[in-house]
Formats: sequence, C-alpha cells, structure tokens
Amino acid sequence: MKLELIAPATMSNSRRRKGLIPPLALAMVAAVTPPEVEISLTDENVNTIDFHKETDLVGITVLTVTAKRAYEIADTFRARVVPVILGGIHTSVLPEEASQHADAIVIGEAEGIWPQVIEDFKANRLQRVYQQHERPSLIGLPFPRRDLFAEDAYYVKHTLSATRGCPYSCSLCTVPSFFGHSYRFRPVEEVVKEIETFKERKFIAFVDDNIVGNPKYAKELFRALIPYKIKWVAQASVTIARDDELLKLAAATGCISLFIGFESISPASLLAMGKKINVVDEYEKVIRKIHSYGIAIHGFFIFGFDEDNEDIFKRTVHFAQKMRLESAQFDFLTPYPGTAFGKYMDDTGRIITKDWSQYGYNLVFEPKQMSRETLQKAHDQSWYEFYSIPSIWRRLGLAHRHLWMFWKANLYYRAHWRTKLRSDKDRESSNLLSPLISLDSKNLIPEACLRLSPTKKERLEPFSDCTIDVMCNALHLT
Ligand code: B12
Ligand code: SF4
Repeated sequence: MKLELIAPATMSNSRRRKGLIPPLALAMVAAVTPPEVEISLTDENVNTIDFHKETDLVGITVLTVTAKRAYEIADTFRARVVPVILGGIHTSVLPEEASQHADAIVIGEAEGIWPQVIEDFKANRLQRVYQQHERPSLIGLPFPRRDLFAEDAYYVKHTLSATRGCPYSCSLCTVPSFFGHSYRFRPVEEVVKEIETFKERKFIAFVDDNIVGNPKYAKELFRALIPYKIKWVAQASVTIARDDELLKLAAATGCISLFIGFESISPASLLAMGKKINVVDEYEKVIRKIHSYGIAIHGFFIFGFDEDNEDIFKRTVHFAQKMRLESAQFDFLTPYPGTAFGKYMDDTGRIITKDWSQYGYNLVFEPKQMSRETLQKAHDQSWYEFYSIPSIWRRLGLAHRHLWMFWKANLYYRAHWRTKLRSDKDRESSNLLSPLISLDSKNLIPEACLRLSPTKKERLEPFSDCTIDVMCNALHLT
C-alpha cells in the first residue's frame, strides 16, 4: 500500500524555494504508520505536489492558514478517486467543515489512532471520523521519520518535540483547545536518544509551545543536554525569569535565544486574553534577567485588542527597541476557530472574512478603537521601524554574543516583510503602476523603479526577491 503525506503551502509562502522548518507533524504520522506501508512526504512549501503520482491514500495536515489550500489539494485528489484523510489542528477544531473535503478525518493527535485508520482503510471499512478520547501517552513514542524530508530544503534541519500542550489557557490560543489543559512530556532519556540519531548536533529548534511549562522537567532535560554541546532555541513563557537555576541551566546547555510571547504591553489587553502569567510591570526585569545569562530574546507582540488605542504601536516598538530585543514580530490579533476569542468575535459579528488563508498574516476582524486602515498601516509601520537599519544597529550594535547570526536574522526579517508589504501595496495600486510597467518594457527605466510606491515616489527600495534569497541562504543557523 502507498501513502502520500502532504503539508500544504502557506499561500504567502508559495514562492519560497527553501523552507524554514520541516513538517514534524507528518514525520510523526509516518512514524506511527504500520511498517509495511510505503510512504512519501511532500511539503508544498519546498516541493511541487504530483497529483498524478500513483498512490492508494493521501493524508494531509491542516492548519487554519493552510486550510483553503489543503481543501483544494484534497478535492483534486478525490476527483481522481484517490481517498483523502485530513488531520491536524484545523481539522480538529472544525471537523464538519473538513469532512466536506475528505473521505475520513482524524481529530486530535495521530498516536494511538492512526494505525487503526490504516487497518480500516486496508480492510475497506474506513469510518468518516476518528477521534480518540484519551490523550496519547508520550512514553515510548517512535522517532519522527525525518528520512522522508527533502534534503537540504530547510534552514533549520533539526527540530524536536519534548512536551505537548501548555499549562496555561489564553483565550486567543488554539493550543488549549487542541491539547486540552494538559501538559505532557516525554521521558528525558528518550529525547536524548532521539538527539543521538541526528547526523549533526550543532543546532536544534524545540517546537514545544513552552519548554519550561514544568520547571522540574525542564531542568532535568537541560542537565541531560549538557554533554551534547548543542546550540538550541525554544519557546518559553516569561516565568523562566523567575527561576535562576533554570536560566543558568538553559544558558549552560547552549540556549541561544528564547521565543517569548509578551503579547502586549497593555495590562488591560493581557487581562482580556487571560494571560495571567504576564505582568507588564515585570517585563523589563524579565528581559534584563534573561539577557544577563547571555540568552537572546525573540518577542511576540499582538496588535488589535479592543483595549488598544492608537498609541499602542509606537509604545510597543519603542519598548522592544529600548529593551534591545534581538528580534521581534508584530502580529494581528486573530480570531482562530476553536478559541474563546474566535467565538466571541464570531458571536458579535466582527469577523470580516473566513478565507482561512488570510488567518495569521492579515487583519480579519473589525477593530474596536480604530479603523481597519489605521490598524493595518500602524502594524506595517511597526515592522518597518523595528527592522530599519538604525533600529537594528541600536539593538544589536557590534558587541553581541552571536552577532553575525542575529544580524542575518534581522536582515532576513527586514527583507521578508518589506517584500510582503510592498507586494500587498503593489497589488492595491497595480492600476497606478501600469504606465511605469509599459515604460519599462521599452527599457527606459530600471527594474528597481517599478518598486517605487506611487504614494512615496521618493523612496527607492533596495530589496528584491533576489535579495531575499541571498538573505535566506545566508541564514545558516547552524
Ligand atoms: C513549530 C511551529 C511552527 C513552525 C513550523 C510549522 C510547521 N508547518 O510545521 C513555524 C515557525 C514555521 C510556524 C509558523 C506558523 N505557525 Co506555528 N506552530 C508551531 C508549533 C509551536 C508546533 C508544531 C509542531 O511541529 N508540533 C509537533 C507535532 C508532532 O505535533 P502536531 O503538529 O500537533 O501534529 C500532531 C497532530 O496535530 C496530528 N496531525 C497533524 N497533522 C496530521 C495529519 C494527519 C493525516 C493525521 C492523521 C494527524 C495529524 O498528529 C500529529 C502527531 O501527534 C505549533 C503549536 C502546536 N503545539 O501545535 C504552532 C501552531 C501550529 N502555529 C500556528 C500559527 C498561527 C502559525 C503561523 C500562521 C504564524 C504566523 N503568523 O506566521 C505560521 C504558519 C506557517 C505554516 N504554514 O505552517 C498556530 C496554528 C493555529 C491554527 N488554528 O492553525 C499554532 C497551533 C500555535 C498557536 N499557539 O496557536 N509554526
Ligand atoms: S501561554 Fe502561550 S501556548 Fe500557552 S495558552 Fe497562552 S498563548 Fe497558548
């Protein structure tokens, strides 16, 4: 039997030639597939899907942002009478929607249920819905089938999952709705054994939602990592700064950077999202403490809370600059289906689109204290400002521990966002640009001039798609 596993492309990502991170979810699904099944894996972010390939079954992983594309892929295979099974977070939170594009769906984690699905398929008795009622144990899990990933297709080669879920339950986050309020972890010796299977052990990105959700476990894990002398990054909650021993161990085991969800510098917004662990008055102390151990910080910030007024953007960027965060991202608040916040926005009729491909990257709801245009513009301006060369220089200077790596990462973010924002603008103003394009076809103006914004003609953008590739290639995190 042949099984094709597919990770659909993020729409805005579809032109990228190299991916950031391989799809660990599918490697895990492959690992729990009965061994006699012949599996191949296509990540559409780095490869093209072969719709004519001979296969008996297709399995697709679905996030909200990839749902639209996942359904297109599923419909195409099904039109060729190839059965399709959908799984992953979006399938699990909107099973009825997903069912319309699949022969069967799997709600929840694959472990413990997927072998049954395959058996049923082989015996021609596939059910429409599979759901397990107990969360699978993380003891004795097989290692993900990384051999199925396309070679040299990712900037970060080695990702690892040690825990699942998060002990907290913020109203806008999908993690509690998918994993429940449990926080489970794998035995440390199994995590270490998995690391030993990596060809090179220079750099690892943990994909856990919160690597320090259980400080006792995290300390045990970090101690076990010491002999391997790896460099690693992970997501962590601000609570790490309350435990010096934990921070010391993280630094000693090679933690380069922590990805921390500050979310907002407005206490009212934090209260509204139920993120009780974050205390704005402690942020400065938290950041200084983490920095004092030589660990960098990538800060996550969200714009668009009902409590936000127009000064939030400048204050947030100024705060991130003042605290010399090595990198940061400024996302729109997003009413993900399956979350308390998503339900509230839906119930109050403020969601402006259910085109899922917009979720995670664009503004999809009506803000309360400002117009959509204001929020969009200020959000874009925050990226421009934070990743302007003077800002990068002020934050990183020349005396940072991993200077070259963070400069490269900052230049990458700068190029990536400038290109995205510019292409959004270009789309909006394509009519205005048409005279320039026709001039160019006669070679009368250089290509770069096409990148002039019609509203700000004085600004010539130095970055192009080609520059992005150069930046990406430079971003060898190892
Ligand atoms: C690592 C990660 C990333 C990485 C890599 C993502 C990737 N494509 O693999 C990067 C940094 C690139 C990333 C980007 C984004 N991410 Co992200 N990411 C994660 C994170 C932290 C871990 C995912 C992971 O690898 N887990 C480990 C694997 C083993 O577990 P799993 O994915 O849950 O898979 C299991 C089950 O879901 C199920 N399953 C999954 N697929 C399938 C398929 C079949 C057929 C079956 C049977 C079962 C099955 O079985 C698997 C094994 O148990 C999750 C949080 C989370 N806990 O899920 C957020 C998360 C998935 N990301 C999220 C978001 C919003 C994004 C972005 C949109 C953010 C942004 N604005 O840029 C982008 C989208 C890019 C994209 N196309 O993926 C949200 C998704 C919400 C939603 N409703 O879809 C999450 C849940 C975070 C959150 N707190 O809400 N992300
Ligand atoms: S702490 Fe982070 S991962 Fe946990 S529920 Fe809140 S937003 Fe989600």
